[in-house]
Amino acid sequence: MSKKLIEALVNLDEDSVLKEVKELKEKKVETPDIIAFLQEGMAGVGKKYESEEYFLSELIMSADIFKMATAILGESAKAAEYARKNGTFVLGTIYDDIHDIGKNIVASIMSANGFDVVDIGIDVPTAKFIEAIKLHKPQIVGISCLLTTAFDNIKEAIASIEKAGLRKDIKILIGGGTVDASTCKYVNADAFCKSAQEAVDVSKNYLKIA
Ligand code: B12
Repeated sequence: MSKKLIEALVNLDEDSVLKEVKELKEKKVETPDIIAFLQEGMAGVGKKYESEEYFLSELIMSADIFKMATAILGESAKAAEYARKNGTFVLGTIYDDIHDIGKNIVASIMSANGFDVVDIGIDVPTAKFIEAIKLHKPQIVGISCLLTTAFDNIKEAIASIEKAGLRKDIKILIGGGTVDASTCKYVNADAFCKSAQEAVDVSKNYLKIA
């Protein structure tokens, strides 16, 4: 166990994380093992966020350090592949809405926590959600929305996903500043999340990942 690496990431000590990763790589520690340490570190960051010791800025910082660390592991695409073992997450901002700051944070944090994230962008029409679900076969679909005027669009998209017979194998999460529990009920989503960390926790819970 590389306690040092895990602790460095939990403490957002970028220099130590990068140094440790380089040393472990030189010692020929297997890439999946190093990624596992990094993911344990991310879980620690998540806990600090939940206990309000850390805030959104720390969460973003941890995802950035995670990305730099996996880049050191050589072919970063290959390293990312090792990291992506928790399932596939298709994510987009609903049509008529172009807000993407929160969506992009969710994409980064989900990716750093081991999800294969397929970001289909902003102003996403229902057909594009359906196409992405058919193509990528995700376990979790995320719909971001910041405009109350676009709630009906989420409702329509979810109803269409269901009509296309694609609902049974996926969980649909919604999020965005204006979204709450009553929106979730209104649009018939499975869950709403107030933060990127909650998206990780709720997804892991659905997929029974410790
Ligand atoms: C920045 C901003 C913009 C920027 C967007 C830039 C960009 N690239 O995204 C610009 C200037 C372009 C913009 C435009 C508009 N905006 Co604007 N905008 C905002 C503002 C100030 C901040 C939003 C933001 O980025 N927050 C920071 C992020 C990190 O937070 P977040 O999005 O909530 O995301 C977190 C969680 O919610 C969650 N999350 C987010 N998405 C998802 C998805 C999933 C699946 C999950 C699980 C979780 C999750 O995780 C994130 C990280 O923790 C808000 C005010 C506010 N209080 O939110 C208004 C706000 C959203 N905008 C508003 C409006 C009205 C508009 C405009 C219609 C204005 C206009 N008249 O043109 C246009 C809309 C254009 C369009 N068609 O979409 C209103 C919406 C009001 C309403 N009730 O609908 C708000 C609330 C401002 C207000 N108080 O009036 N806007």
